[in-house]
Amino acid sequence: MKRRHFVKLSAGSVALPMVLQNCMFHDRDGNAGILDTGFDRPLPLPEEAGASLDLNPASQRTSILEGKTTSTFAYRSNILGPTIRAFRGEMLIASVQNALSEPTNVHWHGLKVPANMDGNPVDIVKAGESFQYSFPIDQRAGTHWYHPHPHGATARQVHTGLAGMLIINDDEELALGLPAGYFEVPLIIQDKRLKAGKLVYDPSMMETMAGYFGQTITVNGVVSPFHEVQGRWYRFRILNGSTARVYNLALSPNLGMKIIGSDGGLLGAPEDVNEVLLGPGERLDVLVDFSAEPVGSEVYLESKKFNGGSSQGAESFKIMKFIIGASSGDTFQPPGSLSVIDKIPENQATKVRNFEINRMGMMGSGAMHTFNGKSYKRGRVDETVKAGATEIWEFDNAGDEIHPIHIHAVQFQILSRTGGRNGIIPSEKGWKDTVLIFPKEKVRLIMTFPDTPGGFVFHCHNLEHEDDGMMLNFEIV
Ligand SMILES: [Cu+2]
Repeated sequence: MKRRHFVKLSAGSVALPMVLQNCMFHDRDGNAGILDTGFDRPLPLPEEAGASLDLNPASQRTSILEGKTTSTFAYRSNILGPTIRAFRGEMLIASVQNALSEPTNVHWHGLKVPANMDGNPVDIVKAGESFQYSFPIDQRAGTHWYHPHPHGATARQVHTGLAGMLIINDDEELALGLPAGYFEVPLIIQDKRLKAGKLVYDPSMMETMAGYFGQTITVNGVVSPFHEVQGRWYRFRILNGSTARVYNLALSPNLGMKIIGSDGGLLGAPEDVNEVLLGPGERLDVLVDFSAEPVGSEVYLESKKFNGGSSQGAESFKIMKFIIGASSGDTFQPPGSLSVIDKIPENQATKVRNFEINRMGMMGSGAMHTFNGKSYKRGRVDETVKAGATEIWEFDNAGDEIHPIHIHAVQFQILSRTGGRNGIIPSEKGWKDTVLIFPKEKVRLIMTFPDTPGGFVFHCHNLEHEDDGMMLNFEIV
């Protein structure tokens, strides 16, 4: 039986004119707040694929909401793509046959790959054409993902279903004996906008400014699923594959989690948290202990309210449900240390670059989303970086929106965050490729660029902002 109710926005929680609030938070059916569909569908687990595989982006049909079917895009199956699992040292060989009626490509988010394999917006696979991505996997274990990157269409293609997880394993991680197999669960969290059960992607100008928020939260392509777990430790690899929505993840009631990894792989040591922010494009690797929960009880993965500027964090809502089964007699104990994160010394940096994230311009007065006043232009080189150089990049957000900034080709370390939340959160203590920059925050990143020349992009991973031009080119020379 289907149950649906509306979680109302708390009055006065957002300091915006009511007209603007209505534009941002009501979908075209007039729904405000997140739809709760009863948590009565089982969590689907994407099929797994090895390092050599076929991906065929194509139009499909599936049921996101029970009893309704909708058009989707998928790399395989009906929505999303397989979870690719590769071991460090393997070649990743992905043959992409574009069966869509529009151009697409594949960006390997988090992976260090040659420029011509990175899914740059200029490297497009046209409708009906094919391309073979091929590159060695030469980086530490981590949770990554892949998605399209055709400029102006990225958000719609991701929202319509093109995304998948990509896991790199290595000897260091294997030696930790972390929960695996049935006890290692990928969770791809995405908000979707549905109208009469059909996916719609039609952002208004207001939604291009703030982000396109869906009122239906899916995990692995299904609305508010449930998952039966045993009373033991689990490992969850969590990806925020939403176009704009930031989640403040928590387990209720009263169950914390141990963060063991983020974008670029394992942290130095586990970090105990009760809640953690996860922005679009970011990943989390967490351990959760269900062993103290009564058999038959329910635990919810939720997003809690947070202070997220003018358009995010105003409501709390449930994402999925775990139903606790019998204890399995598991003897796993989380390791006290996980890896070694060698800090890049600041004095190794040979250049500091500053990027001002501009306040959105008034409508009709030019670009709304820019770095240093510039928006994306195909073929223009905006920054030139010496091969192998270590640099500090500073992003200063004077505006009212959250921007998750993603830099291709590198994993970086976060040196500092000043203003706003003033500090680095536990999940940011390791290697990162995407960083949340809240209103009034300035974040300093340090990174060492690849030794090989080539053109890459960096951009906001609020995909509405990105498609609106919040992306620049950098050339490694
Ligand atoms: Cu942005």
